[in-house]
Amino acid sequence: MTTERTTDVPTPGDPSTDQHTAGVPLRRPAVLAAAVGLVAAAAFLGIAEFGALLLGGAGSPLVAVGSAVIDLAPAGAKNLMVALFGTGDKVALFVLMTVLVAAISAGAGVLERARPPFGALVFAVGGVLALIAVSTRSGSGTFDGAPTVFGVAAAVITLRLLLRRLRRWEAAAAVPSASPRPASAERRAFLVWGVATAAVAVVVGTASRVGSSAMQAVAAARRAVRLPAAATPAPAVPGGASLDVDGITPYVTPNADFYRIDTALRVPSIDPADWSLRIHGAVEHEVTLTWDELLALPLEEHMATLSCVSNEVGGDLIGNALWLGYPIRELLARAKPTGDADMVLSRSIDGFTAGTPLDVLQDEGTDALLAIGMNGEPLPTEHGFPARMVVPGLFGYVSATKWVTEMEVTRFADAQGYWTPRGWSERGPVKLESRIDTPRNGTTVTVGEQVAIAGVAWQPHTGVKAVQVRVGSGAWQQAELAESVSADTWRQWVLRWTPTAGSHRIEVRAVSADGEVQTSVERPPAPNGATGWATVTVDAK
Ligand SMILES: Nc1nc2c(c(=O)[nH]1)N[C@H]1C(S)=C(S)[C@@H](COP(=O)(O)O)O[C@H]1N2
Ligand SMILES: [Mo]
Repeated sequence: MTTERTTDVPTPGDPSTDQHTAGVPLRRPAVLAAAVGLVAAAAFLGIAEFGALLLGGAGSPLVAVGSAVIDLAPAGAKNLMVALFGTGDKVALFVLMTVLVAAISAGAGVLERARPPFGALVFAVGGVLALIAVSTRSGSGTFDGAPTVFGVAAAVITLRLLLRRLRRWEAAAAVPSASPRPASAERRAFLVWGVATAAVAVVVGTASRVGSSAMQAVAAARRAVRLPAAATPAPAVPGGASLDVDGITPYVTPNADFYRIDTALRVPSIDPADWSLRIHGAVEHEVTLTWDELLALPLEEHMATLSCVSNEVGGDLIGNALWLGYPIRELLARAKPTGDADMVLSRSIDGFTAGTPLDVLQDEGTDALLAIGMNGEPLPTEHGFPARMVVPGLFGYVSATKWVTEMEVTRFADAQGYWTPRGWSERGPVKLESRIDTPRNGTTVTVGEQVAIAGVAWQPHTGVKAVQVRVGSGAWQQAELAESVSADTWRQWVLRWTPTAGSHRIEVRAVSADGEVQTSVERPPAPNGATGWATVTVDAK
């Protein structure tokens, strides 16, 4: 005997039918639309805070609006807040603002469901107000509005996508036969998307806010630093160190133009008050140096050219700056390396390491510094604030550890710097190189009109004594050299040339103070620095 089943008598729990839920209309769509408004607000804050983090902690609409409200609030309201909440007034303000923003966002969700696009418009108006707050904060930069703009975009997209899901669920619940998917599937899709979006927004936003606060705190700590004057100042740079040529690299690289290379996704935030350097390993005495102790030492200033092993021939991963710091040699003398130690493995707070020959760091004639100043300012955060190493004559990857907190005296046989197991040489002395800054490759010059062929040449710690230029298959000609400031820094050079019609290939090579002539052999940067002659081709018409 068989029982006939009819579709109008569904069996409870039978997955093949969905009428049980489908027939019932979705009960409180407005409440869900309000929740969508809240998720959109979370997306706004999450994306905006992430953007602010990418800007180094600047441009947060949350911070800007909060501070603007504090600044604009009438004295009476402020006094009332303090009277009511005491020292908790900021927390109270934050809670009040949160409730207000949440209420408006929920309302925007409801409005967008009923009358699109007015809910989205509410977010846009909120964004404009936040933009005004951001741009009127003191010290606001050109791009500080970007986090707010991206935040509004994220909010509007979230609002529209989630409401579309909600509408589908509503439709499937109201008229099941008209919907391609059962209401339960639409409901699940809506909830999964809503919860996932909210979760991502909250996690990204919170992590970004924490990161931005740390960056801002360090920026403030950096502004508060007063560098002591050097006990041993560097001699003034002679005027003759700079040639008067348009387009040549300046002798001193401004901090803002100094190349930056590191493995840090986010610039480490170190408050100098929390910083210390520990020298340990194969030493008789472990040494720990705090920020205040470092500042109290007789500091020295040295001009030095720093370059990256990854620099291609003709590349710009090189810069020259005035560094203020304390000789690492003196710190090592306190620690007294023992036995057969031959390397110092310096470590950054973010785990980066560099292996530097111990004898170079101990050498009387090499001004290896634990640096805290760069061109008269505290180190910029991206260049290692509060302290980094600078060792003339060695590529950065084996010597110039930024955000340095540790120096372990060890042996090349026992330890490796970060880049060595990744295919780069254990040791990285800078190679003799030269570069043509002007004229630029592929440009056109005028026949019969004098052209300055000019650039820089370097072999830090050895020095450059000549630069030679060759045009086409002509003879090598001696370039005019700028005055040498020290063997540790690059030298500008220029050759004045009057072109004839046609295409000309210009090559440059340097001669070191040791008499070495820069090799023409072309090698790539890996494993220990590119070689070859820099070349430009120009057309004379
Ligand atoms: N902590 C840390 N320090 C570092 C690095 C790094 O990745 N992390 N890179 C090194 C490399 S490869 C170079 S070339 C120099 C670059 O210094 P700059 O960014 O100040 O020019 O820093 C060195 N110090
Ligand atoms: Mo580098």
